Amino acid sequence: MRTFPDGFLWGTATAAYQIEGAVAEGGRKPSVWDTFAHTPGRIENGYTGDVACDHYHRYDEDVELMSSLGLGAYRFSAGWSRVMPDGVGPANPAGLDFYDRLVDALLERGIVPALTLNHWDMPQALQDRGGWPDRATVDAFVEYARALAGRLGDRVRLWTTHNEPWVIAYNGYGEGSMAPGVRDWKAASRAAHHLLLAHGRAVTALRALGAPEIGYSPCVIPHRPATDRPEDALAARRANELIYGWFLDPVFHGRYPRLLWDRFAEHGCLPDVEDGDMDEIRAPIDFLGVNYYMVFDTVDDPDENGPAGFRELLPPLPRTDCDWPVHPDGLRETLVEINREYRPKAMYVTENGASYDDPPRANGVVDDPRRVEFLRSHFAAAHGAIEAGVPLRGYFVWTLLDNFEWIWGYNRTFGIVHVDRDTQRRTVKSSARFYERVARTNTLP
Ligand code: IFM
Repeated sequence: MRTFPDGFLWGTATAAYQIEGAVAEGGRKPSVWDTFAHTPGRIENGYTGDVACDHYHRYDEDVELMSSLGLGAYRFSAGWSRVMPDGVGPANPAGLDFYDRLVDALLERGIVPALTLNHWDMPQALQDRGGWPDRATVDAFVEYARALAGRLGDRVRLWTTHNEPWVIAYNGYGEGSMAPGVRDWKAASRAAHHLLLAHGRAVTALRALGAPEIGYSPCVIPHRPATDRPEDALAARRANELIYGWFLDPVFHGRYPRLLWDRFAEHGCLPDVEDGDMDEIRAPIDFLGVNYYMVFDTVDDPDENGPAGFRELLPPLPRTDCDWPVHPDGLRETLVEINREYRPKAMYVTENGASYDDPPRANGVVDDPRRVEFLRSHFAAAHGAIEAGVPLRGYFVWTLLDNFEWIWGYNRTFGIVHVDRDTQRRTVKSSARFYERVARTNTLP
């Protein structure tokens, strides 16, 4: 039996475009993900987030569900294009009202609200003006942060600026597999720099508006050298710098990691860093969120991953339905390593979970033993990290509901609650029952 520290937060994480639906209601206008999902060939089966889990209309039922599971916190993202439909200009009152109602519903049930500002859904209007590669987007983001903090700063405890910014910068602007689907590594590195600058400035703005705890959630995917060859060791270092060093070194150390900086320079892909940028990016934060799912083996390959030049190989480990290698101890190692390198004041696992397809049985029961084992082993790893001195304060399982899983549409299911796509009926899976026991007792049986 492993007991977690008093006050440890157990919750789930979601994202606006993945669950809300109601894409044309309440003054919301398209985000880059609406555009991308409606572009033929981008998403499996042509799925979109138009309806998703209809959470916009069913948020109260969903909050009640969390409460019935004994969950103490909920990490959600605000839809940027719901709050700022035109990217700039006055905030949309109906958009703010929705998050106001959601936050109050959480507080009424004693659930701590944790709000993420940017879970990838930039207003299309901003992309039309240049998107993240354009420095003006930084100001638009800060304006959006201010609008939300002005309304909810007194009630939302945890504020996160960006979720997994590398996905936006590299998948969105570098290799083009995610919205907005641009293929240009110079644009990608500019996007990354502006994401970082927007983070730093938003931290300062949120702080001035009294937001209680402010943080940031990059994704950490440890890349290990696949062989003893020195070039593969270097490739693994570049991969780690690309995915998380690039997004953590500036925030905590005020500089970019050297190896990748040199590679970007060789390829003519350096961002334009202006005087004072690195100081702004380094604005102190209260917590670091880590999203952890998997590890990869790595070999040197100049033709893959742009200037970073590496290729991922699957290690000999069990895999989820996304083909992601399952390595629970990697979570412990990651938390320990990130804590050693960056010394954040507090840490949360802001996402961790697995896609396994376990449809309802004839009697309606949804039994997902592989997810139960996945969660159990990762919770144990998190406990190991706490024992090793990591200041871990909470854990957000990805995710509450089977949702719109980006390029896979509804073909991958990460939820601890099954959602019937025709009826929107929610059915608690056995993993949710397992999670309920952990959350209610604060121990891992
Ligand atoms: O669904 C995503 C989430 O939006 C960001 N992190 C990874 C999850 C699983 O793919």
